[in-house]
Amino acid sequence: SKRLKNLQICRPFVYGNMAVPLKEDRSPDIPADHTHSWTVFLKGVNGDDLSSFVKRVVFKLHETYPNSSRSIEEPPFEVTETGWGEFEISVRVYFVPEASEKNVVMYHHLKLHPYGPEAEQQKSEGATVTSMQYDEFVFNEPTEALFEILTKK
Ligand code: SLL
Repeated sequence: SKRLKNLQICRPFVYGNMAVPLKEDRSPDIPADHTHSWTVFLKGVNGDDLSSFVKRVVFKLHETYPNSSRSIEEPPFEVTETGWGEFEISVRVYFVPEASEKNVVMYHHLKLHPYGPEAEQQKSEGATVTSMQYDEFVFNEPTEALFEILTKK
């Protein structure tokens, strides 16, 4: 559809991961060398639902994972796994066809271990580690269809 000149619409989001150390009562299905459970995610801010304009999110994990490219087609856009190591995850976002927007990619370094000044204490408490970043989708001269999707209540 037609594009709206001189207009820009932004939508904020956060992406990143949470991780917790596996406990003694771990499931027997989890490989013995795995130390953490983690979730990598992309979501709206303040509970905003991104799925009106996000069609799918592809999380590309380390090749040590089976089917390392994980395509999530509906919210929550997230992948939960267990493992032992930190690595970079690419987070590729595809928009609905009405948007006529190219996909965008962000890179997130999966964090498993506490870091910073509180690290030692957090480690001893088995605390949840969170590493996330705020960003925003910027749509320049959006299609009319995307504009309607983003502005309807
Ligand atoms: C490292 N360069 O050496 C990184 C690689 C890979 C982590 C980390 C595999 C889990 C599985 C897993 O945790 N890979 O499928 O067994 O730290």
